[in-house]
Amino acid sequence: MNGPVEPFKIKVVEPVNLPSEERRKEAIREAGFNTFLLLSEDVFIDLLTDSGTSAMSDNQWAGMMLGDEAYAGSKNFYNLEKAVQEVLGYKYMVPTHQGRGAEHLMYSHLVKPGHLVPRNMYFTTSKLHVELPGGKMVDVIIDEAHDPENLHPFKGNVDFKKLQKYIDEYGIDKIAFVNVEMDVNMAGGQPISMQNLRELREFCNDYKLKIIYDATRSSENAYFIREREKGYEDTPIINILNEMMSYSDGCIYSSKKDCLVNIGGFLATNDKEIFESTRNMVVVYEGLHTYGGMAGRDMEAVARGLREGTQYEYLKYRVNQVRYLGELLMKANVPIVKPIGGHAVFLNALKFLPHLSREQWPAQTLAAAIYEDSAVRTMERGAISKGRDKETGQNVFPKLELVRLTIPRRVYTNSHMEYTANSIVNLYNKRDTIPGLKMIYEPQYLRFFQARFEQVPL
Ligand code: P70
Repeated sequence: MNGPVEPFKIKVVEPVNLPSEERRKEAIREAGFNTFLLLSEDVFIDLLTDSGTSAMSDNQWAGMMLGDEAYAGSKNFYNLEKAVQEVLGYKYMVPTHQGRGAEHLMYSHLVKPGHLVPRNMYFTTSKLHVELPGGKMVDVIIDEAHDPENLHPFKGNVDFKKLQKYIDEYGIDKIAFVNVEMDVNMAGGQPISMQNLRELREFCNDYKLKIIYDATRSSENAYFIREREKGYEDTPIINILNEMMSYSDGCIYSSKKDCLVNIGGFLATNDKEIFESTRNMVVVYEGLHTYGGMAGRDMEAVARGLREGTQYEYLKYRVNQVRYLGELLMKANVPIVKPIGGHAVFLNALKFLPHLSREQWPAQTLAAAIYEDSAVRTMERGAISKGRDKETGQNVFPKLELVRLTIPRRVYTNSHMEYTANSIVNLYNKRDTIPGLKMIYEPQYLRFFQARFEQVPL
């Protein structure tokens, strides 16, 4: 089996080192068995995230030299605004330093105390920015998304019966808006279909409900629509994106993923009221409305990357590199979430480490064990990420207890994928020797970033 051929050549390289076995053992203990707390220089292959870790193109770097660093009215802002208008089809754009800045502005504007926000699964920062103004995020994704083995081609789809149930139970006035994520991260990078988006628009029109997307990985979602949905086989990605967005009232966007940059975000909308209000608040929290926390050069790189990231040949290589890693693992019977997602391969930690209880945090344990074994850095995406129930204060144990092997864009070669797969297969073969963990430090917000753990002897 060969990996997909890269549609680029490499002009700049950054050396990486494989730390010794002794150093790896020491490093993961110093980090309290939390891969977020490892030093980057102790990591050989960094699959922690696809966020802000892309390699920029020569065209993006050239754009960085054209940064207009004026406090107000920077040229690069207008280039970015135009790119958003053309690629996504929204009229108005408010820049922010990254995705959660946009979530903060959008959700604090739309959510009032006691409101519900139905969403196709949840994302950590999104959930928090709904909870901070007094709302609650509820899950309306189809059941198939909670089953790692289910092969549904669009596991990101919304289940209208679940949505209807919340409307009937709480009343339409209690629903702030419907929140729809593209290429659903916590479900394993699973796309939503165009048909589902179209039907959701019709459903929400009946209730005059707003639809706000988390369009962070919308280009990768658009690739899956082209690959899997009838009628889109030959449609340019940019047309697919325009149609997807036309079914929404606005979106938040973390540019750090599909825009192939290291920092940036924005919100975009056709709704003048949302625009005016968030444009006003951006000056309180992020910066003037023509830079929103980004340097001019950063906005230029986002503008160019947003366009570049919609090229079909690039997206095909991108999604297929992720698939290559997933297929190598599947061939060795390592339990992963299927179908293989757009930005990452997700290991099913409950199947990988069946000898551990949920309270021993199997996904956290597995991510730490992978690092210790091979210096590959991955991320827990399970009960530690989910956090405690806001009302009861109890830990919540989601069905999906996963470790994410997230592939940065245009950064690693196929032999890096092979090294990773071989290491994980070796670890799988000695999985019953891996001891679980106990949490010894837990911060209040987004605990997964800073929590610390200790091993519990087998
Ligand atoms: C990741 C990153 C960020 C993200 C996202 C979706 C669907 C919004 C954001 C926020 C970074 C991350 C964030 C929290 C926990 C772990 C990792 N996802 N919506 O690695 O955007 O990071 O720019 O503020 O995936 O998945 P930003």
